[in-house]
Amino acid sequence: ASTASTTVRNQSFSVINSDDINYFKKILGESGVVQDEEKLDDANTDWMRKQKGSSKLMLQPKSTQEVSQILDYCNSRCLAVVPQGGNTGLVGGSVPVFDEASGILVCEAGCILENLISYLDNEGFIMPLDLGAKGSCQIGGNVSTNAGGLRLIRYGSLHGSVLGLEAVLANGTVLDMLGTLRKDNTGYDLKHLFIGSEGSLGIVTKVSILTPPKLASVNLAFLACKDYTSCQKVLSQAKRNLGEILSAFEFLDINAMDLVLKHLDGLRDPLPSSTHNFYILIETTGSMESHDKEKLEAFLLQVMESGLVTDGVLSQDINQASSFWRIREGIPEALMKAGAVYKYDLSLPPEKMYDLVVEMRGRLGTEANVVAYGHLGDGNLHLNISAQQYNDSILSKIEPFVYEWTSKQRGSISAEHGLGLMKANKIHYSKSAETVQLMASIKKLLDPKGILNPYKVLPTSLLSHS
Ligand code: FAD
Ligand code: 2HG
Ligand code: ZN
Repeated sequence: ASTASTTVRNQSFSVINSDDINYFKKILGESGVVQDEEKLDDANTDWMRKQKGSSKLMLQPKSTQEVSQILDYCNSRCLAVVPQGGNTGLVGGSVPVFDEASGILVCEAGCILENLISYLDNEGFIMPLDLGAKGSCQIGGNVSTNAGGLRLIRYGSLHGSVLGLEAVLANGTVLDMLGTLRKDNTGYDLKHLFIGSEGSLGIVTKVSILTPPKLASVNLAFLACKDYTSCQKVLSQAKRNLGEILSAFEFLDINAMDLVLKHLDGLRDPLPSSTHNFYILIETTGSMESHDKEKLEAFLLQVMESGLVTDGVLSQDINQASSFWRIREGIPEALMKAGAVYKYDLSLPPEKMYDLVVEMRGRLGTEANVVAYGHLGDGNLHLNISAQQYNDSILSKIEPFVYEWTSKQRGSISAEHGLGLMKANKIHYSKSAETVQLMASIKKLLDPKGILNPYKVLPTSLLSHS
């Protein structure tokens, strides 16, 4: 049971006692019941080191059956449970089976994303998602947060790629929805409730996922633009001219670039001849090298001749490509090294996106460094505000302004990271009252005592449990 320091503990939850611990040891063995303070401290601290839980016990079940027994017991004792995967979330077991003919991977929720990527690589396939935290995040966590990442523009969201899953409800009931069919319109497709519900409705224990074939030709271009409007125009042209081979379209502004070059070791500016205001990464993935190269080169010529792109370089080998990716994927780490960071993950109409960044800079002046980057191809801005220290003056200039601004544009206050603890009480900026009420009813139906991930996702005011 974990609560952030600022959250008032719900008194209806029980406190763990020695009988509970003995029961868990009986079903999981000594090694599955962790009370070691250092390990608990790690698990109680989020990646951003902003939220601190106070859980006294970590359980490490190895099978669906064990998850089910744990939840059944916790539900009857009213013990709160926080599902945790790789603990890389930003808002506050592992036996893969693969069918080569269909490209469908069935695996346990505890598989680390990078291990799945390597496993599939040997089989000639790829995962339909990739993100900077791949070395530690787990597929169960990815599905539970509906993680987007770097290739969503090509492969779509996990609501499309996940074909089935197994989940355990709060009372221990195991829901077998582990289908591997592309089409199955037999009633409500309940797996979607668990994709992106951040552990608030059940624990995902297994996943089946459609994986695209690995294609022979992957190219990566690192480009510079003088202004944001040019970035947007490059995006429209890339969609039109590179359409079927486009596999990533990411952007970063000069503040993000400066931060990465300052805080991460071994990285060089790929376009050092002059300074640029904006950078774009364009990746193409296709089946025929000569065709893809010809297309990409013609596209680059066009955007450079028209002045939309002021400088650019095509990666010459895999090492150069990974150093380009390292610049983009390393931004969250660089921000952590720079000091305190206020993180906002917004979906906005692309033409309005950077106006918010400019307004935010006007509000904050020299008090903080406003850093912008993200999945421009998906209309997803990562607005990060970096400061020496957290302080109320900065926060009051950011919030509620950032949420109100986003809401006015009918944007989303969480494009891909979820609501967690940080934004549970902010959901109304993006969802209507009726919608949130229905969500609360679903939560009550599936988890009547509210033991699963309390204080997260939905406003606490709506979650008075029996
Ligand atoms: P955790 O952090 O352990 O948990 C996240 C949430 O899911 C929690 O609410 C938890 O209770 C719940 N949960 C975890 N496992 C389960 C389960 N088996 N069943 C039910 N609930 C569960 N996110 C993106 O969308 N796109 C990105 O590009 C991206 N890049 C990132 C880069 C870095 C460097 C970092 C640190 C994070 C990034 N993230 C990104 C955020 C994060 O990595 C993802 O949200 C990831 O999917 C979380 O997986 P996890 O296993 O670490 O989950
Ligand atoms: C990314 O795209 C992640 O790098 C993290 O989603 C975003 O740190 C962030 O703001
Ligand atoms: Zn992201």
